[in-house]
Amino acid sequence: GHANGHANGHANGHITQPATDITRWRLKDDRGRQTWHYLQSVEEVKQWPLTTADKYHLGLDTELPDLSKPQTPLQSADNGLQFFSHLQLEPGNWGCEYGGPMFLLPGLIITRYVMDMPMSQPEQTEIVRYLFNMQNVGSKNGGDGGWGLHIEGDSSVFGTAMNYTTLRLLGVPADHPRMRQARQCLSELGSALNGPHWAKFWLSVLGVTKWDIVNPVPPELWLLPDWTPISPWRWWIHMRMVFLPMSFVWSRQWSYPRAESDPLIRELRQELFPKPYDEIRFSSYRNAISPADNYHPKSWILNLINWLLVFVWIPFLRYDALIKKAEDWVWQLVQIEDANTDHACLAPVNAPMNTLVCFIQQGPDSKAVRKHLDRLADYFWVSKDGMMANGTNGVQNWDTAFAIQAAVSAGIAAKPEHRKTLVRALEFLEDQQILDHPAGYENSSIYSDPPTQKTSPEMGYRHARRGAWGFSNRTQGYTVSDCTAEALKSILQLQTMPDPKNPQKALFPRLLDDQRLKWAVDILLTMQNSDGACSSYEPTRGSEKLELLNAAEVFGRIMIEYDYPECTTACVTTLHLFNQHYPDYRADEIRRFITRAVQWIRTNQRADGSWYGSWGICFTYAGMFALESLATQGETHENSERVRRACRFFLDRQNEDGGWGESYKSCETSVWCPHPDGSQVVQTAWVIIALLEAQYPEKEPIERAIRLLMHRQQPNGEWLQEGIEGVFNKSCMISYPNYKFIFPIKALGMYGRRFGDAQANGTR
Ligand code: LAN
Repeated sequence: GHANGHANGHANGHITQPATDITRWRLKDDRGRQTWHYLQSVEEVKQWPLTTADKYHLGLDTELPDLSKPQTPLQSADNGLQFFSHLQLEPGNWGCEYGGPMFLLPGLIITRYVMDMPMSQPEQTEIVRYLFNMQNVGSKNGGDGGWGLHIEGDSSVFGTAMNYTTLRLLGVPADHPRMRQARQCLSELGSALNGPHWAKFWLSVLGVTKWDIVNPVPPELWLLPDWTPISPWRWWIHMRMVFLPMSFVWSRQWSYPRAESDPLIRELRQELFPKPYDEIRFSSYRNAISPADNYHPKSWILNLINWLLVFVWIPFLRYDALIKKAEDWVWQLVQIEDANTDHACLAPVNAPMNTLVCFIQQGPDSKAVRKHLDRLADYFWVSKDGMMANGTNGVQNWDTAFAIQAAVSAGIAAKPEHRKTLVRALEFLEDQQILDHPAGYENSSIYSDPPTQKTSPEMGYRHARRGAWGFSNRTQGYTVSDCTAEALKSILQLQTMPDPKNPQKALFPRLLDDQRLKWAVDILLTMQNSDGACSSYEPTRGSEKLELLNAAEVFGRIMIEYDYPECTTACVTTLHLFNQHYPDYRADEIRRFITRAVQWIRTNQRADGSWYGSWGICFTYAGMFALESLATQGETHENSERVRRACRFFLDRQNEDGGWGESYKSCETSVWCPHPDGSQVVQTAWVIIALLEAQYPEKEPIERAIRLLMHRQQPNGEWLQEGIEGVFNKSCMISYPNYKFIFPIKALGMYGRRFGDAQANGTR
């Protein structure tokens, strides 16, 4: 297809012309399944009007009214929630663009290209616009014409080679001025031959590089017995679920069948390399990688293993029967993943790869490929910048749970004007709890009720899930420790809230009965590691030494589940709350869990008083959680040296304007790095919450921070987007746009409740 007439090649801001008619895009939210649709006719436009949320996300004027100017923090919180309520979607959840990573669209578009199943014309046009908007041009990230690993990152081969290729596949001509700039940048970075493993994989699938350039991804690893220390079931779920389909495709050395005759592929072979394709010995670039991409250099042991695989195993030892056995087992595991997620898959990296495996195995007309194609739509999002790939199929459960908690912590949840919003949010979470077991669990030898940490091959090595919540929706269906905890916490908060007028009566409907709450607790009790901490999707199953086999190069700490203060705290605070309302249910286990978890939080504190955060940026994020954990034990500024040190860490870094701002570089370097743009609303809110949890005694520094939040609030109650908020794998940033509503509302309300709601308007 051709994205005609995209983008002004010299624009240095947002490229909006010519694009699609942006007013024709609609977000559909079907019980938490979010997809974007481009309306074709005036008739359709009439029948399906733009909602306020559509307008907001598309960058159109929401026309929401100015609210009365808040004089106090609580009024400010109230206005914030009022604005945020307008963005609530039909089924009761919140949504948002969840971009940041710049390596997701390429996998999705390459997959569709090699299957000869392009996206619709309006979608292609908007993807082109998005990619041009994220290009590092003008004042953006050095302006060298490339793309980085993520939207705020410096240009890398991964970002530049992959997004350049994607634009070409979407019909952008090579002589477009922006494309010339990109090629220039790529050649300065050392060409596509210097890309990381995943870039080489995708370009080989496309037929632009030869498979010789890809380090081995042997499916045979899946035949290792489960007891070996390197068996893939022990890896972090995202790595093993990417490794799985990737190993199948690698084993087949499958490439786009029409590569040789497709003129576009032949052009790409000219454009991406410094010398003619036929003269390149691809095998000699297997380990080539540009410094801009090499966040986690391959270990000597991985290099040795790759050498043995390439020069001994593959030519002399790898035999057909073994290959077939490995591929068969991998194929079976792919099908288990597809069945458990209704073909949505874990995330937008393994989703297109599983699609490709189904295409290779069953052909273009198979049911599996059709299901996959339909599901891939859940990963796309249209924003003011164009169409992007989200990091997951949405943020539904996570943001909705936090929205409830913000209102509750702010003390405004019982107000009649917020009731409708909160009831709908509660209804949404009720609908999204996972109520079934993973396929194969009930009939497996390790089945038990309540569940344990055990897993088995028949269930695709998954963790128990009945009673859990995932990050996005029930369809995706993966237990996450803190998503389960935060959802359960928010439900408990609402369902146990007494009616202020009649304290015998509950204010909110009781949508989850005791059994379902207990199932959730059962899941939380399986999430603890032997050292007391919690990880993300599963307890840690392997040794940290597995990091020696990290082959992705662009990410750090990806091979196993690690201990996270964020996830640990979510479980601690939720179990603590549950225990207060249900003192009889598994009380000893809960007490033991909490004691050991909080002890881990204590030992995880760094000498300077901080905690390193893995999912938000960075020390400001983790410090908030850690202090919340300690608060459940009554450990505060008054009685704890540890808490005092944590407060000092923050106060030493408060900006002149009263706020806090931390750069994403903190995540990469594990050292505090101030944000180049100064104070950030989200991080300021995080630190306010941290100091309030710590019961920091002085009002003055917190009040200054509160003033900053109020000062930055717009007349209609909203806050504007600032720097990126989230992170994964140390090096890749990801957006959490709703945090700018959730955490200021929570911070303002908590402050008002603690220090009294005196006048503190935003003027300085
Ligand atoms: C997420 C998003 C949510 C996040 C929190 C719940 C915030 C966290 O506390 C636990 C981990 C979790 C669930 C998480 C894990 C990794 C994800 C899924 C992501 C950061 C969103 C995107 C990322 C995923 C790995 C992106 C695909 C990239 C690969 C390298 C496979």
